Amino acid sequence: MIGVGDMVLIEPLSEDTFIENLKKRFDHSEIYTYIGSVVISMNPYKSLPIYTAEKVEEYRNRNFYELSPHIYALADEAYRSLRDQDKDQCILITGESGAGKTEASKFVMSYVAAVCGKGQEVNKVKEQLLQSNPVLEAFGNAKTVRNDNSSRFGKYMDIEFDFKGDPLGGVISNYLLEKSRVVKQPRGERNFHIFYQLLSGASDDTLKKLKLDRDFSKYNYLSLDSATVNGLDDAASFRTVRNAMQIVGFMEDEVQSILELVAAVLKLGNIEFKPESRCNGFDESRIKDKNDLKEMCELLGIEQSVLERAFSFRTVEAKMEKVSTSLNVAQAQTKTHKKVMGVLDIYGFEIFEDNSFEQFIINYCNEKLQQIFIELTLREEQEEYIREVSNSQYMKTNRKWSSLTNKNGILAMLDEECLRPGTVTDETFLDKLNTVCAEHQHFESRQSKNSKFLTDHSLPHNCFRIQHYAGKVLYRVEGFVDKNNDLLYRDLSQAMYKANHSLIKILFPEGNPAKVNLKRPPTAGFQFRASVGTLMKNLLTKNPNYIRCIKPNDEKAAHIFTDSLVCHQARYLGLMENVRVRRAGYAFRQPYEPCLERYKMLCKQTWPHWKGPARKGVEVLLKNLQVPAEEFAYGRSKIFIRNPRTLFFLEEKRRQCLGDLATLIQKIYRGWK
Ligand code: AD9
Ligand code: MG
Repeated sequence: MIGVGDMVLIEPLSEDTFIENLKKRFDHSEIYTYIGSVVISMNPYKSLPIYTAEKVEEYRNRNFYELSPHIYALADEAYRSLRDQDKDQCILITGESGAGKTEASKFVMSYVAAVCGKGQEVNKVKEQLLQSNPVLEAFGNAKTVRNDNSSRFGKYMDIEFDFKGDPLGGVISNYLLEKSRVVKQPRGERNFHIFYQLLSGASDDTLKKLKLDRDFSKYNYLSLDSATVNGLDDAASFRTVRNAMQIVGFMEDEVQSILELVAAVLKLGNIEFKPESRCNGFDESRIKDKNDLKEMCELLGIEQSVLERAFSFRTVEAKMEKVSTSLNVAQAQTKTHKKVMGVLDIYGFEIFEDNSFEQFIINYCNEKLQQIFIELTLREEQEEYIREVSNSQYMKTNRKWSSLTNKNGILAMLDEECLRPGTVTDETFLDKLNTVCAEHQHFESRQSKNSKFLTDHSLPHNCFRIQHYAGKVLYRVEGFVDKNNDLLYRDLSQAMYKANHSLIKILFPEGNPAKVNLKRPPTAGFQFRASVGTLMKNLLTKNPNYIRCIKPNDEKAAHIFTDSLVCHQARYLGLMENVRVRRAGYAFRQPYEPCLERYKMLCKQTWPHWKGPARKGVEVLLKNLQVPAEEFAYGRSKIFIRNPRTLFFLEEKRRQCLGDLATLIQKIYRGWK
């Protein structure tokens, strides 16, 4: 074992030894390290031969602590608890942008797919689950300065299993796609992958039908300074995505409709407006060159005059409403008792030069998840011990609460402002923030210790700054109100609804004149807050498994380990705190019955049958094996084992015993022959 596989065993424990251990392991391509049952995952930025079918077999049905740390051990543990103990699971993957969350979620999914049931139907479901990834990534991921394949939406997938542990299907929920990227990308970044994939990978014939040119430079929406990305083969990805769409269950005409829509968005970006003075003294916008408009209308089956009228009433920024909505695998619909494994892969915490509403939403989501982690690992761990054994041994953990989430948080204030009658602008929102902040000298008392609204007179006039759990972020307020309102002018939605195109009709239901709804649609922030709230509640009903991803450097490079960067992440992720709580307490815990069942063969008094309470049986067993008394605490329903080494000892004994038993059986068998 390179370094120490479980941080709980590190001696002496300090931040330096913690980072040193991670570094040593990283240098030897040991990217996984445990803190008890939590998996730390370092992004290697290179392919490692550790995800093979042989590895899957190695980890299959093995005890979590038996082998060297691996994400497969966590996936195996979660799957077996789900299958054998009927406990719904969730896999919570956290870390900043580029730390390896999405890759980790795919390794978990492919592991589970490899070990769960077989058979034609089951295999089809598995394929569909796995192939949902390329489709979602094409439409929801993009190159950013932090990550060449950055998720620009949050994803939660519930994989559903039957009582045997065979997959039935999956339900995917998406959280607020960064749709403003369609229109504009920061320098050095790209639009969503699908645009480049389509232009690079589609056949000449397809492009002709879509009225597209292969040349990226023909499209305003495709940034040129980073149109191609090292290591990304857009053309090959297009074939993968096309194939994946088919496997996931899109019919050929549906795929065609989607591609038409993608093409139409590119055309839309090329439509330019010019002001035209009218005799009544007002300016009106006119479309400069109508060819793109004409082609867009042909693609979508819209009468050109209808769309032109809708456009010309007012010049609006074009926004794509929804490209990918939640994908619902049909097999998920079953009446039998379902067990569920949820995999959460959100967009990671990010700080750019220019941070807007989208970063605010992304960072808010990360705060929430961190809150869950603190709540569940640190508090639950303590509470369980207190409930089961005693109060004395655990240290107090520093409970952190996320501020942006509470009722008086900034998103709620933005909503109040957006709904207020009168003139509402980004500046009035910022004024409001600053006023509330000035009124409450300690605004953070309404917020949290964890994230604060920082007042600073040196800030640029259109900005505010938040101290998040993971760092200070300066947000530029421009666009907050507009993006939160997320309104589409009725003329436009009605024009789109008139399209002779099945997909567009579905995407703009509000354009249906028969369903004029005068009620204001909920704001983007409100919907997001509500859906994240529901998600968090859902997660709390499941048994959590954590993967904490760490980015080793800012260069997206293999072999570079930047101590300060790793240390910063370890700090804000609360990893040291996690180790301390774990060490102050007990590394391993298990209810008495399964514990006795597993190890009863190690002691004559408990083998083959123990008559009496399981707790007593475990006591007899441990005494008999002469394990030091300080290694254990007897809880009301569980045994607590302080040190994983004790567990290794028990496992080793058990293996020897099974080996002896096998030899004995062989001898008897030979004797019979
Ligand atoms: V973001 O918040 O969506 O911007 P993620 O999801 O945390 O971010 P991602 O999984 O996309 O990061 O990883 C970034 C890149 O690191 C990948 O595209 C891979 O090139 C690389 N990576 C991450 N994990 C691994 C791994 N286990 N093995 C090899 C990896 N490469
Ligand atoms: Mg990601």
